[in-house]
Amino acid sequence: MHALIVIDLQTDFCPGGALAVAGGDEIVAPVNAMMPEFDAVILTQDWHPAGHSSFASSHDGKAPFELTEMPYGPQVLWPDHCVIGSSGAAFHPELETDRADLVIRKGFRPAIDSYSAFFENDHSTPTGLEGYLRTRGIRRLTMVGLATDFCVNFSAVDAAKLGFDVTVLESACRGIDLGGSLAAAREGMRAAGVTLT
Ligand code: VGL
Ligand code: ZN
Repeated sequence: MHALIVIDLQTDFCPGGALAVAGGDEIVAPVNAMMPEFDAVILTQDWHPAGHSSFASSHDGKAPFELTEMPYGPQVLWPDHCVIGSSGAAFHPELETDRADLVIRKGFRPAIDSYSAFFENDHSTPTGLEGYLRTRGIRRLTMVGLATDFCVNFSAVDAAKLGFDVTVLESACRGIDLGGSLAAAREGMRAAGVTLT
């Protein structure tokens, strides 16, 4: 069984959104087109309460894209984005969400960010996705979405560490690229055994 995992293809990560990834909207049509090729389609949705600890606006004197120290390690601070129930948190309006078997939300705990579809940024609190995939007999994963160097990267590396056979289809991903993060992400994914195509 082979699942397509579509990471955070949400309005706020597309041009015009609060944390826009360049070209983010370009991948919607190709992602829709590939959905029928898979045994399962799973969408992830970044889903933060207002005042989330990953927002620069929650930290005195901090600007977006600066780093801070969290109990679980360094954390990039972001503009307010994907606030629960907001229009920016919605999926891109053209994404064929009706085809999804599962929507997994992440980042809803106020004190901890969650890039990965599998674990929060403490690398230990699970989202439940691993159990879902295993109980459905899914071993192969193809990942697409936003952003290549953050949520796609963390999801792909965690999935490979958990023993899934993981491919990241780079033509259907777009990155943020903060201070070399895209090159570092590619290297980290390859080192973890992720296939990049
Ligand atoms: C993401 C930054 C903050 C992502 C989510 O989807 O890559 N990046 N929240
Ligand atoms: Zn986020």
